Amino acid sequence: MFSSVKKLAESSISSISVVNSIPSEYVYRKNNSNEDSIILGDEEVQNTTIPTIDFSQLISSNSADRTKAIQQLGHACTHWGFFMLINHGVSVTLREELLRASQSFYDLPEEDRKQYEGGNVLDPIRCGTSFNLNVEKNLLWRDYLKCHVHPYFHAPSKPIDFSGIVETYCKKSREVIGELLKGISISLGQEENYIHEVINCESGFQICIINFYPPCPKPELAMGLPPHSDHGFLTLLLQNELEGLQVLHNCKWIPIHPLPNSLLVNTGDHMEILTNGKYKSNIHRAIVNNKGTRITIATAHGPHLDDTFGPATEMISDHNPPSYRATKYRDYINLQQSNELDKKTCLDHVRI
Ligand SMILES: O=C(O)CCC(=O)C(=O)O
Repeated sequence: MFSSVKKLAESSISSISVVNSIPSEYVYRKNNSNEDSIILGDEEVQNTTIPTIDFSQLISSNSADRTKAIQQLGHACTHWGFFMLINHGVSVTLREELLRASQSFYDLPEEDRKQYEGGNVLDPIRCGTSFNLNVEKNLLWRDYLKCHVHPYFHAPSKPIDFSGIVETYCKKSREVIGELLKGISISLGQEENYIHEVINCESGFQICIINFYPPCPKPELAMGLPPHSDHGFLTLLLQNELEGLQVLHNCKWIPIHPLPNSLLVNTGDHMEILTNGKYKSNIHRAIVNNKGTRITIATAHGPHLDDTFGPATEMISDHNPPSYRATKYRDYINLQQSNELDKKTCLDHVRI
């Protein structure tokens, strides 16, 4: 077996026998083809508008602009659990540096990446291929690097400028998330620092995941990441110019066409738990292509790893009792990462 799908893709370019096929263990979609039957056709997609939030309006001193953006945010969280964020303040330079540094990490000699392979699902720096080789029946067309970046920052020391660029981006992404959480608090009818206080935002856990999806000779058979929800409150996704993200909306897969320089945001399981089901986590997946390497950088933001977390007091009442059991965040992530990635099965474990 190949230690990375990057290596497999590179070998398939030079090997006539595999140029038009993929190894059987990567055939994911043959067994799950019914999932594709609900994808939207092109015309339908054009009529399905993904919510777009203008970050500059969300932080505007003009209260009418801010109120409108907060309403849009509440609508996106209620009906989609997903939105595109524009005018977010992450510079084009930082974005390009991050994408370049990510590519350079995957271009390192194998021995430089090897030290981060294997190990425990909660190791502070971990790289590998697929999702969890110990339990998967089908392999995913995806390599990954996962770094815990808050409250303590960890990143590989090579390539030389990698760590600094990742740290700068992660800090910026926490600022963006901080403002989104203020808007979400208000959309829930609370004051703006409500979620910050409930989740103890300053000590919150942040993980940065750099996904690498090389070109695949048979993209219709393979899968980058299968349908899943994320474990935290919110995930921010920055991607290069190649598309592949699809979100499940009203039982249909919607392909996402991000505007240049936009960020994508989705609600995670802990947002659903915190709000006692009002803002549900979004199911999404990543498909692959045969045109070029798709790189995505996801930063997921959650409570402190050792915090035990259930629905917030203000989100429950006699008529609306808790729908989820309180769980330690570390245990929740462990459960999700130790099993096959599969829709919302992890959340199902804590549902009452
Ligand atoms: O790469 C993508 O488009 C999605 C990434 C993702 O869902 C994840 O990292 O959990």
